[in-house]
Amino acid sequence: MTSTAAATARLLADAGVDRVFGLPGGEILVLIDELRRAGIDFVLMRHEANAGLAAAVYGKLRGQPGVVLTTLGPGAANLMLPLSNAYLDQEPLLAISAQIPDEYPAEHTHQLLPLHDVYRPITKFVAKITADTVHDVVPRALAACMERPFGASYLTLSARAALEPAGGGPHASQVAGPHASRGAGGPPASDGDPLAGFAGLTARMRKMAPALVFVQLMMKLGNAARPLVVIGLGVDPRNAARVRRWVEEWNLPVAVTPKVKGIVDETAANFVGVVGGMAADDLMCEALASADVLIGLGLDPVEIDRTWHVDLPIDWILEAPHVDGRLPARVALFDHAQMLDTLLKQPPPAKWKAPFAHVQRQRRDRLAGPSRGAATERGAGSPTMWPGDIVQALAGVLPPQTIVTTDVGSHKYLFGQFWPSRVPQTFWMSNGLSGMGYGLSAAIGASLARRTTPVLAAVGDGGFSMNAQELETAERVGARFVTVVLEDGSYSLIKLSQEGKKLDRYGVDFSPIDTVKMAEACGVAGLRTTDPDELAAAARGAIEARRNLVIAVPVDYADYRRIF
Ligand SMILES: Cc1ncc(C[n+]2csc(CCOP(=O)(O)OP(=O)(O)O)c2C)c(N)n1
Repeated sequence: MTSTAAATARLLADAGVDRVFGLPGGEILVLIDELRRAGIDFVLMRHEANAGLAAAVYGKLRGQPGVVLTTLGPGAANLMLPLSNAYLDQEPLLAISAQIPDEYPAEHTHQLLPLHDVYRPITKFVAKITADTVHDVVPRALAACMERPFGASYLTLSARAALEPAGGGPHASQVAGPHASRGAGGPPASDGDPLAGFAGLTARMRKMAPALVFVQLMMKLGNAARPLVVIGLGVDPRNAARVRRWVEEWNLPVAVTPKVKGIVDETAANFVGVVGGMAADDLMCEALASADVLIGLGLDPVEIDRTWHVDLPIDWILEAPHVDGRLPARVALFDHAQMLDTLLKQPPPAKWKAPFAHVQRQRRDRLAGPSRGAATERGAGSPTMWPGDIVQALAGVLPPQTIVTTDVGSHKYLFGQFWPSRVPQTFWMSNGLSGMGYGLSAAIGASLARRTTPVLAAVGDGGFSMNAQELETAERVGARFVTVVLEDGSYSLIKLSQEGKKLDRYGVDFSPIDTVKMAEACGVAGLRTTDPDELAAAARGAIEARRNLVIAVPVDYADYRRIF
């Protein structure tokens, strides 16, 4: 007899899931045990939110859904952050929680939450795993995560159902369907018709693309003096090589959003910068406004904290609707691989000679600071390090394939704009949601997914204090990375915003918690430095030795003003 829990575990294993992240409660223990029997590793973490964030990164890097497991009630409630993040940042995540059995009397309210109702608006598929539905809902939940745009599925399994003998086959009628209002998550495009399956596509749009769009695109680019291609998270990483060839061979000016950093080489001459509310956003907005043709390749406004995407005439080239299911005006919706292959057969329709050179120059100057050589100027004895020197020191010694994760705050703006990403899928941040707590969790997921790849987490001291305890997890489960904590004793991004609003300073500063001691308390070595050379040497040493290290770097929050 195969129990429903055992069938669930088998279905996950057969789908290639080899690790599940989570935190147990009594009601989910049977499933965890069945996962173990099925050869799936349970990565025990210190908070369900962190487990979900780590799982999503792990999954996306492996090209499949990450899986997070929680108990019912409070454990399930802690999934709001990672499920929201998976929704807005297009990360594939299957969450499974325990739930009170249906058979319990209606008067039983202890730990009972309407979990399906809570998570339905931000997931693509919600269902109850029962003996009758298990063979249907588990594969469908996994598949929904991987349909474009990627996102989350949510399943519940009661402790009683877990033990029941699993039924033989699918019973689709008992399954709660995908949330209707998303408008996304249709079947992927078929081979014959690249537009098949896109929800909400009008007949006119279907006729227009792709031939007309292709001709229009060539004509527009041929007549443009200042074209700018803006690439966003709607581009499938599997198309990275094509995208890169296109912008490189045509020498097209290109910008990216943070979620696709690395899809093009950011050290190349045609790279203009990062759009979407990072440092130097004024410069990037200037570049966008002065472009005479703006192509939004997979661009999704979920990453943009302003409204220029509404005001500027963007030619959107998308494979799927935006995260909210909407399609912008002037959209061409078709297969990026096909389009890029066709474009690559053509010679460039014009030659563009670095039309954004002044923006690129000013962007570089922002990183260097008002007087270059902040490191030498300040010296090793300085109480703080110039934030730009942190990026430059680390980028100078870490290999291009290094995976960088950031948390949320001023340091995210800094690394998001200036970390010179060179390899696809090597930069991870929460940007659609912008949820603190992401950086360390993402580093754990990334390191477990790519065991030999160097990983660097850049976090603020506020975010670090939200989940530093996961350093113990990292040490225990074999995740290896360097964490750089930018210490300024405040929620500095919010402090800057408070100053910008001319409000009194209030509710943004905290007393320091010793970062090095926190690391050491979790079994991880730590050091503090304001010397860029020492920072670089320590990071490189830890990466080469494959050991965890936390490096605290004091910064002056006021320096960010000069960079932003
Ligand atoms: C979970 C969560 N809570 C609050 C915020 C609002 N918020 C955005 S940035 C920020 C400050 C982060 O401070 P820190 O981690 O020290 O980074 P810094 O800005 O100093 O670089 C806050 C509170 C958020 N984005 N996410």
